[in-house]
Formats: sequence, structure tokens, C-alpha cells
Amino acid sequence: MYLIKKNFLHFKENKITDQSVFLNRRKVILGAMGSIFAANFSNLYANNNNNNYNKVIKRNLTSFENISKYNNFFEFGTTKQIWKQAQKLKIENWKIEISGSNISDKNVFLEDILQKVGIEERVYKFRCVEAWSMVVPWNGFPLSKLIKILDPKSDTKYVEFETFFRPNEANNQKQSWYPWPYKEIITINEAMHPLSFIATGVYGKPLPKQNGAPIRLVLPWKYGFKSIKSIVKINFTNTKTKSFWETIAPKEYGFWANVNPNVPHRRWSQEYEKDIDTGNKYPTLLFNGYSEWVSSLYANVKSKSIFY
Ligand SMILES: Nc1nc2c(c(=O)[nH]1)N[C@H]1C(S)=C(S)[C@@H](COP(=O)(O)O)O[C@H]1N2
Ligand SMILES: [Mo]
Repeated sequence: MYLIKKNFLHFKENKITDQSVFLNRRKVILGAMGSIFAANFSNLYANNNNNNYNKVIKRNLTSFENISKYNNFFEFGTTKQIWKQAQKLKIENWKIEISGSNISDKNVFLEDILQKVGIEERVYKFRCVEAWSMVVPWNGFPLSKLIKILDPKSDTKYVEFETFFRPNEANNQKQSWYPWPYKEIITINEAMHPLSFIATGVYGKPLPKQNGAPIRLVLPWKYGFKSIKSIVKINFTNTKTKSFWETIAPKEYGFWANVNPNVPHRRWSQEYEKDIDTGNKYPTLLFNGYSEWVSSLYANVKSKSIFY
């Protein structure tokens, strides 16, 4: 996210790999996540029955290399090259605090959730508000499945998500002027939509820490900043609160943040996007190409506001 204007279209340096560093890191992640992943990931592709959504993708998958080395994760720094810093994040025994729900245990373990939901693959286009995009084969499960388990109170209108606050692991959280922790909020109808996805993996492997391990949101029709990483809290509420970015720059990063080529960011056009693998430019599509499935969500919302 650019508070200061930067040249953000430099991707070439991300192509450099140190294979040994890469492989070691994988081992660490696999070790940390334990056997749950091994068990669930064995039938990854068998569960994939969502090919219908793939028709909007007319591009190749982005390489694992670029997906995992070109990141936005402000907790670890303000550049795209934070993957090394992100390895400091401790993801063992990941607990998620739940509020606004009818379940009695307010702390759920990710492992327990994974045991109840089946893992599937979803190939989604991912469009950052900074006008770059990629095509990602996520692994995970529909957010609606998790919400059904969590049983929100009946007056729920919004779902709030929060990332960890651990300045000792995430160095940029020592910068106190940011409104940490990172927070996002969506309507319950958006959250229950079949496209709303919780990712726990990518390319059939556990999610790299820099991509928001061990559990993150993916909302493919919205700008990337809504897809909050490394979630530690979920709150069902009837009050609309402000997200991390809305708090920082409300005129640039609003509540809805639905992708629209015709509504420019205040400082740049959204008409085109750059593929981070090839550098090719593509026209940006309304709702990132997912209109057919999501436009009905906004039938009763004042038309102009849904893009801010
Ligand atoms: N907690 C947290 N979540 C976050 C961010 C962040 O800085 N912190 N960045 C967002 C932005 S701006 C984008 S584009 C995507 C980037 O996801 P990726 O690094 O997996 O591509 O994560 C989103 N989720
Ligand atoms: Mo972004």
C-alpha cells in the first residue's frame, strides 16, 4: 500500500532463488504444522469441485516463486521483500479467539477446525489495489463452512477479522503510528458467499508464513488488502467498525473495496493491472471478473458506494 509514491512495478529481482534456503524453510513450516496438514492435504485435488470459477482466469498460474517472494505484509515491513522477516512468525498451536457466537469455547484451535472441514483447491485471480495481480492455486475451505461451525449470534451483520499483534516477531509492529493489529471487516452476506475462502495452503503446500500462515482470508472480487492474513480473532457483530487501512486513509481504502476498473484510486488509475510473473498488462475487470457470482450481493446497496 503506498502512502508515499513508490515505483511498485519492479518485479524482476524476485526471480532470484536460493533453493537451499527455500527447501529448509519448507521443512520448518511442514514440521510446525504437524500431521493435520499431511492428513488433509492428501485428498486436495479430489475435493476440488469448483472448476466453474476458473473460466474467468485466462492467464497462467503465477509461479510459487513469485507468490511467495512478492508480498504485502506490513507487519514485517513496507517493501515487497519481507519473506525472510516473516519466518520469525510462530505458527504452532494457532489459536483463534471467537466472539459474537453461540459456541461456548471462545478459543478454537486451527487443528480442530481443519478436522471438521475438507480441504479443496481454488484457483483465483488476486488483484491488489496497487494495480498488480496474480493467479493463485489456493488450498483451504469456504469461509461459510467455518461460520456454520462458529454459529454466529442471530443479530450478526458484519464479520471482523484481526491479525496477531507480536512486535517481537513482526518488527514493523514496533512502528506505533500504525493502527495495529491489522483488521478487516465484511458483511455477513459477503462472508457467507461461496467465493469467500479461507486459505491454509498454496500449490498443495502449507501456506508460507509471508502469505499469511497458518490461516488467511481470500476474497477474489475485492482488492487484496481485504484478504487479511494470519487471523487470530473473528468477531461477529452488528456494528460496522473501521479496518486497518480505512483508519489510515479512509478516502483511498474504503469498506467495500470491490474491484472496478472505472473507479480510480485517488492517486492512480485502476483500468489495467500488471501480472507479477510476466509483467504483461491486462484490463481490470469489474469485480475482478467475478460479477456473475457476486453482483447480487450488492443489489440493495447504493450503487456508487460499493466500490469504496
Ligand atoms: N495482516 C495483513 N494482512 C494483509 C496485508 C498486511 O499487510 N497485513 N496486506 C494485504 C495486501 S495489501 C495484499 S495485496 C495481500 C497480499 O497477499 P500476498 O502477499 O499473499 O500476495 O495481503 C493482504 N493482507
Ligand atoms: Mo494490496
